[in-house]
Amino acid sequence: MAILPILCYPDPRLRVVAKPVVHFDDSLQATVADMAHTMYEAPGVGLAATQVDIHLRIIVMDVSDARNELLVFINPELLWVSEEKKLWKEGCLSVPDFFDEVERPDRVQVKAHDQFGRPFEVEGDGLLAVCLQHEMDHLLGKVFVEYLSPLKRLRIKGKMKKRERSLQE
Ligand code: GNR
Ligand code: NI
Repeated sequence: MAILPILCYPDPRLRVVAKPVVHFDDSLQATVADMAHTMYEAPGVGLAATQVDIHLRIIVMDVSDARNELLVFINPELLWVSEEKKLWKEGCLSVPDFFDEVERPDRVQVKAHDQFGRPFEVEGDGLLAVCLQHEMDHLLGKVFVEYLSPLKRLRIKGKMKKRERSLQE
C-alpha cells in the first residue's frame, strides 16, 4: 500500500473529467487500497481519484467517528437531490488550510458499484451528502472553491502560491 501524492489547487490536472471504471480487476483493488490508505493518513473524510491524478470514477469515503467504516463508490450516479439546501463549511485536501461555506442540496440519493462491481444505493444527509457531492464534483473536474466569489478564489490562489514557495525552501 502506498500513500499517493495529492494534487493541490489550482493544478490543471484537478480539472480533468474522470472516465468510468470498466474492469473491476486487481489493479482497481490496488488503487482503492492506496486511495483509502492516503485518505486515512491525510486525514480526510473522502478522497476522489482525480485528487491523486487517477482519472477514473473512484471515490473512497469514511464519515464515521471511529474511522472504521470505509465506503467505496465506483461509477457513482446522482439519482435524486432534495429541493432543500443547506450551508456547510467545507474543506478540501487539495486546498489545504482553507475552509468556507458552500450551499448544496441537503439530501442526496446515489447509485454506485462497490469495488467488486456489486451495485448499491445510498441516501443520506449531513456530512455524507456534502462529502458525496464534493467528491462527485472532483470527478467532474470541479473543486469546491469554484462555488466561491472570484475575489475569494484569487485570494486562495495567492495563498496556495505562497504555501508552495514556503514548502520548497
Ligand atoms: O476531508 C474533507 N473534509 C470535508 C469537510 C467538509 C466538506 C467536504 C469535505 S471533503 C474533504 C476531503 C477532500 O478533499 N475530499 O475531496
Ligand atoms: Ni476535496
